Amino acid sequence: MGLFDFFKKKETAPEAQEALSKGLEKTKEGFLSKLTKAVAGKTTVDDDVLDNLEEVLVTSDVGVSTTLKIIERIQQRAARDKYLSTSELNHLLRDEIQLLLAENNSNDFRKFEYGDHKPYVIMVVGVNGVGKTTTIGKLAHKLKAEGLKVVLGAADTFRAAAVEQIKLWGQRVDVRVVAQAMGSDPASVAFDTIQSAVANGEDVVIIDTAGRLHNKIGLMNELGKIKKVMEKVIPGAPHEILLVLDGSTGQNAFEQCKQFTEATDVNALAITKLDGTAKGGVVIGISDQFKIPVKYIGVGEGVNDLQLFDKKAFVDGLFK
Ligand SMILES: Nc1nc2c(ncn2[C@@H]2O[C@H](COP(=O)(O)OP(=O)(O)O)[C@@H](O)[C@H]2O)c(=O)[nH]1
Ligand SMILES: [Mg+2]
Repeated sequence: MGLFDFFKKKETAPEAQEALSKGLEKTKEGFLSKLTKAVAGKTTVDDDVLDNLEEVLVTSDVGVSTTLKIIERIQQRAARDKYLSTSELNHLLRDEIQLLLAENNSNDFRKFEYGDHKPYVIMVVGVNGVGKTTTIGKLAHKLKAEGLKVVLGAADTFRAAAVEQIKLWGQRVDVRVVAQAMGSDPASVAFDTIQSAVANGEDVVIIDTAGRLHNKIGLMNELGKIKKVMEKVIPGAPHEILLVLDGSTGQNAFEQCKQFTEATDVNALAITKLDGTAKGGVVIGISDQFKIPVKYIGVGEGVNDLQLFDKKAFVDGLFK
């Protein structure tokens, strides 16, 4: 079975939906209680309600420009229907957010075309501490469970602990890890990993990287160099440049997304740590502003706490 089939056949199972609502609990509580306050004492959606709603969205880390877009849509509905009741607002808001995500996240993960890449190469980028290595471990576990042969490359050679950490994940989920000594050239680790994956007939290569955001030029050069050696082994690789963002950092995640998308060709996002935060609204704002599909969300530290992002399930989870 190829990657394509794997992602195509997945639907959000009831257990996954439950894990998702649990992971989103804090965001949901914050959001719904603010929403309740926003309409308290009001029966119809008037300008006051819209003002309050704007504040709810901004303080839920949806981001200003996305908030304005949503408010504008609700405003249009309210203008058409003067007596739009506040009790309908929840549904309306849910529908509008879902529509917005659908427009922006048109590459729904389950329908994403992978072609026949073997191995399929994923380069994982993002600043230190956002959850790259953990996401890699969880993803490897998921792919392996589907019968795919996965190999990890420890190209975060900056800290000894980083190399050890990915090796540990390799043991934990029982996948091969290619590593060199701390301080060695990340590009050389990437090269070794991909070359051995080709030799071994492995299906997916996932390369960890260091999250040093010293400056944009430095970052560009570093990631550019790793990318170049990948391409040398497999033209067209990396097929996926996955940017990992820590959802609990709210507006910082927007800033990091901006910097990394300027430095390299990010074509997929993973947003982590949604379980411990009330800032889950970042998922909505980031997918709207950057037009890069959110593919995964992290809702915990455990091996099963990674989910394929399902827009509908996500938004439903916020309103349930
Ligand atoms: N609660 C929670 N913690 C996470 C999640 N993803 C990663 N972490 C934790 O965040 C910390 C940093 O993760 P790590 O993978 O080392 O980040 P890296 O530096 O980007 O590789 C670790 O303690 C992880 O257990 C998540 O989805 N939820
Ligand atoms: Mg790491």
